Amino acid sequence: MKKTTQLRNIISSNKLEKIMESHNALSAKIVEKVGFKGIWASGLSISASLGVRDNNEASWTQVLDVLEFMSDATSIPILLDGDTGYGNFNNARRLVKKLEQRQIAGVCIEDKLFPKTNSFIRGETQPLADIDEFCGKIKAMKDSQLDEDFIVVSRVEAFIAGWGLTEALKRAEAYRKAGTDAILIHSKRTDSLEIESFMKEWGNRLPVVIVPTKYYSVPTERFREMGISLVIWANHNLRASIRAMEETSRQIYSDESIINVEPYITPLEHVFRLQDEEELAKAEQRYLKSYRNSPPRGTQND
Ligand code: SPV
Ligand code: MG
Repeated sequence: MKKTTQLRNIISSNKLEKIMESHNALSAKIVEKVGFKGIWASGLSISASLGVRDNNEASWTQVLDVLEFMSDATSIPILLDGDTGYGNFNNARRLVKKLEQRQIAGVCIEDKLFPKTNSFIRGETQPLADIDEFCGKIKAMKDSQLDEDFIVVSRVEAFIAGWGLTEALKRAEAYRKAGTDAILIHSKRTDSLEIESFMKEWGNRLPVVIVPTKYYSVPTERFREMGISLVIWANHNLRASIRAMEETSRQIYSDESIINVEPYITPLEHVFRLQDEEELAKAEQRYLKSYRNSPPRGTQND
């Protein structure tokens, strides 16, 4: 099934679905292998893994390059965190075109200004996009997609920026009318009060996506009861790998040896498996057979 259709099925299913963050092809492969149906290509995680801030310091084409590796390496759909769409409607619709060319299944855009700042950094000082301008961006993106199943998710940052429920609902409704496929309602609270209040008023006008990074202790069952469509676990592979790399590097540095880390790190064989070395070995049998079976030059007995 096409990746776009897979993502459309995920978003429109009446069950609670979950997707997991990846920031490169390796983490994307791992997310697929453990059983997730989809991937969140997180802006925070991709920028952090490139060594830059989540402020559009990585250009959109640099993000595309990462996505191409992620997409080539996996068969489940990728939803890109497209920040603000990297400019106005024109930049955003060109983004859609380039994403479709790489079999990216959908993109989420947020109603802030370019260059954006991560929602958990001084959220209340962040200006929101003009509603009409943002609606024009959504329309341009939907009008430009070639595959009817490509998904545009619109992310409402009203709670993040310190506005209330009325503003959040007003924006979500405007984005619905502009043709978005789903609403991501974001919150930086450590409980789910904002999300609950939104869901009560919103009903099921369109599927709702959440990112419970700060309200992680709310049971997933609660999201199911609220009628949430999709949960994004947005940065946990990045954070897990930072911890693992820091601990390993520190240990090796202080021991001046690798002996103490060996039992705790992934065996090389597992790395090769993730890279699908086996496929290359089989292909060599097929395509390089006669060459591989002949002894190396200079060792033949003449
Ligand atoms: C991301 O993963 O980059 C997100 C989600 O946008 S958050 O960091 O929670 O804003
Ligand atoms: Mg982001």
